[in-house]
Amino acid sequence: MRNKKAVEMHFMIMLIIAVIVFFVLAIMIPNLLRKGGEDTEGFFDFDNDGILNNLDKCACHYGEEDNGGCPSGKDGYNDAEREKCEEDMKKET
Ligand SMILES: [Ca+2]
Repeated sequence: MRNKKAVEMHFMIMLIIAVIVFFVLAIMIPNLLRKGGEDTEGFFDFDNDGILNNLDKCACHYGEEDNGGCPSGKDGYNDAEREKCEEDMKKET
């Protein structure tokens, strides 16, 4: 009898962990997918510099990881450059 209780207890603990993991994933996955904008473009590397678009300060220009994904001498986009880059990415996808 004691063994059966231990099995039931183990099952309940596993069930609770499974439910918690399910809810954490259900909350996290949509947030991760939204990071790059309204769609999933943040998970791609448009300029193939090894830095995903949502982490790349210069998502349309090949750059160094040390420089946030921007070519040397540049530390990000101004509003016009960012807009042009977003348009370029939309054209490609
Ligand atoms: Ca880049």
